[in-house]
Amino acid sequence: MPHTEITPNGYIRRWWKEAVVYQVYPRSFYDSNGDGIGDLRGIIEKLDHIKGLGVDVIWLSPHFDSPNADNGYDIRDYRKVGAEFGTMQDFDDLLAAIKAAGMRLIIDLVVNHTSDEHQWFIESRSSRDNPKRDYYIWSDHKPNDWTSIFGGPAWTKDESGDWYLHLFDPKQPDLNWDNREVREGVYDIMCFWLDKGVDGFRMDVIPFISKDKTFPNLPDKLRAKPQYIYANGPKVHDYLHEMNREVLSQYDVMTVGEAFGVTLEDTPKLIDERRQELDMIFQFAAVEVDRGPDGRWKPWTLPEFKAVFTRQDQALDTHCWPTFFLSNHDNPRIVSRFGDDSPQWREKSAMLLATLTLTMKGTPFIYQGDEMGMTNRNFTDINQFNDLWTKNAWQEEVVSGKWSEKAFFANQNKVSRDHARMPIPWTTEGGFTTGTPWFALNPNFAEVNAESGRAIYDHYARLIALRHREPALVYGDYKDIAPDHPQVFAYRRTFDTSAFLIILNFSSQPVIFDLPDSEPVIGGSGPLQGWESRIYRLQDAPSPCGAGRGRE
Ligand code: ISL
Ligand code: CA
Repeated sequence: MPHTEITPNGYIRRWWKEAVVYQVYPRSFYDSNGDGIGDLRGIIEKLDHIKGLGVDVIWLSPHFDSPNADNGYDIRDYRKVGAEFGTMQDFDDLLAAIKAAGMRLIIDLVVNHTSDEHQWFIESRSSRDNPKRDYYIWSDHKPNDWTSIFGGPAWTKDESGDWYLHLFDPKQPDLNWDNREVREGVYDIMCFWLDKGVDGFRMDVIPFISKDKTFPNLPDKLRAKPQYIYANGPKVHDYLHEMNREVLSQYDVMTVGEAFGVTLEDTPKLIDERRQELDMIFQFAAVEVDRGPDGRWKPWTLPEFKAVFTRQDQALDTHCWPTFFLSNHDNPRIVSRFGDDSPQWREKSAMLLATLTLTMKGTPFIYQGDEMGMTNRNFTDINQFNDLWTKNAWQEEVVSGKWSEKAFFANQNKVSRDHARMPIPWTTEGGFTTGTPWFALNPNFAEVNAESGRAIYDHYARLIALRHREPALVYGDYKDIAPDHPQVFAYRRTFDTSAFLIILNFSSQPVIFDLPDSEPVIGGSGPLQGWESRIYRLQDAPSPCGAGRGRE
């Protein structure tokens, strides 16, 4: 594969470094047939909306056959489209429509675990001497105290009397990657989709695939965050390298691993291009800035948040390429979390977060609905939730008597994954479905929807076009010029012949900040107003106010 063009600051140019990605959670995107569930035809019908943003790649969350214990992250048949989403013909039509629109498609590869209804597990659990027994991780006793990420023990006793491992729900048994047949089975699934023409994968909890079969107990200090143990199995790099050699290197595709539990220090082991494992990973530090050691919500500060990106930039050299994301289907809405979702500031702060996302170093991932400024909702009843993780937390925290209902809702209203999973309000009437939606729309849909969000959408489109024109915004070096400032996030992106200064006011108060006296490329003039974002082009020659590149 020819990819030898190198930028003046040392990066090998690759299409996926220059791409902007848009994530579709199909269940909640658009329902084309009135059954209340978003589907593949619905994505085709709304493709102009995605294309109009100017994005290059769509990441489709699982569209496979699944009993939906975890909304599709529990796959029953990897070669079959979920009936609620449509047919394989619909998938082929969607892929063709995406390509015709000049975009690419990556799909979700969820292969740390399958559904317990997958044929492999049905056979595996059928008897101790079934040929597929070893496709999963079985033990005749409970080997350790590992816990499920969703709460409770990670081992469940099956009818045979043996225990099987599930790092997530009991309906998501973990595959045994030490079995070569399992790995080959996964590689076959990958080739099945790659041969259809998909352009790569987002890989679900991929660092968890290798298990330490000595099964040490969880160290005390990681008891609340077992992911840092699960992500460090002895053979994870061997298996990813093998997957790269046997599958990925045969295609011109991109991969992005969900690196839940991977430290910054360990990141290059997964993505240093000389190691030939993954292209990119999602780092969790930025979206964990408002989480305490127990995973519960805690207040965050702008300097802490900014420091994440400087640390990341310093930890990765030119052989590694970062991603940038603030949200996905597992996270609350960005405008409620990092912006200000009050009626006065919602639009402006949503636009500021767009400016941040599209001017940072690293391939940007936009989550559906952020381009219209969708917000969290206020949940007041456990029955309003869908997510099994929240329902488990209700059992563990409230039913057990450990927490008051008030404390539970206060936390879930900040952290729940359901904030991101409410259907997209396309119009002031809702416009997601003509039937009954599988999950209630955010009650604010009459005010917050694709129509009222037009200014935010247009801002995204302008920024994406700017990023595509300006290599400095893609490959440019990153420098935070005011790391301690409590309200302003200001950074430079400098490249060979061009440089930009981005200034973001993360507050509703006007701020006095040393601004260049040139006209910004994007943004207003005069003092920086509440939640205002500006992008200045810096001139080669130092400008009269000293905002040129030479200024430090
Ligand atoms: O959602 C989380 C916290 O915001 C995480 O605990 C999450 O479970 C973790 O990031 C792994 O997520 C992925 O795998 C899960 C699935 O439920 C998530 O939707 C998926 O993104 C199991 O497949
Ligand atoms: Ca439907």
